[in-house]
Amino acid sequence: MMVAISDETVRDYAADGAVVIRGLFADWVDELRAGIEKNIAAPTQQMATLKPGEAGRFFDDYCNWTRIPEFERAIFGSGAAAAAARLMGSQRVQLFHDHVLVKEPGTAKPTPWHTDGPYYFVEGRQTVSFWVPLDPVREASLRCVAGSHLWEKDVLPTRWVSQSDFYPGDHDYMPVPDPEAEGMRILEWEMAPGDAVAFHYRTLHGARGNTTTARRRAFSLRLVGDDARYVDRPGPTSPPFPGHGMQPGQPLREDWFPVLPL
Ligand SMILES: O=C(O)CCC(=O)C(=O)O
Repeated sequence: MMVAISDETVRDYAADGAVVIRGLFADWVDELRAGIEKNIAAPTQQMATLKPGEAGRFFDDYCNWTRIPEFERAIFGSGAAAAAARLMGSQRVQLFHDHVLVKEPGTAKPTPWHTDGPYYFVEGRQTVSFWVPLDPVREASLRCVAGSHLWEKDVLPTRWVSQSDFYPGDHDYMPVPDPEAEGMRILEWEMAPGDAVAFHYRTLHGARGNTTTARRRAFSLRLVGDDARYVDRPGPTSPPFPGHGMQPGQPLREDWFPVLPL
């Protein structure tokens, strides 16, 4: 099923840096759930998300589409690339990476407020991630600060467990704000499996813990458009993609980051 993206949604994405797209992955829920089970059974780059002793389990892994065919089929077969092209105003859409985030029942830990862009070695105006819940979600839905993708400065990237700086040394990032205390407009939606939040790499986002009795499985897909270029960062990025060999100003190499069919 192809989901049409209205002009209003394109305008909202440009202004707010986050929109909900109902049913974008509705035909791919079973496939993505199966892929997530394979991913949990055999993680690759699993990251620490909870301190020892913290309740629950927050599973987080990425860059697995080349070894999990369910992910590859959903990425290449869904209408996500066409939706991304519309939202970004881009002729071409390149796959950056897939990301799985599962909060098991009773995981009180919130996902800290952050923007993804500063962790990445790519910059551009034309970026989009789709955050796709595979369970009905309300409490632990994605939360995005409207308009934050237009802030002048990037938000300081931190390590999720220690909250220490992600890059060594001095850099010119703005401190992580506290959107609730600062009265910012927070966008969040009650969502069905297969709905998607589309959000910009510079959009400040986070999520509450999952204190319900149901799992909160999410698949996140990171895409880039025509103007995305490789940039150097002050240290190893996340994901790191060792041996990528790209130089500042180059588009992402297409053999690792394929152009998706529209
Ligand atoms: O699923 C979450 O709790 C956070 C998701 C997120 O940060 C992302 O998809 O970039």
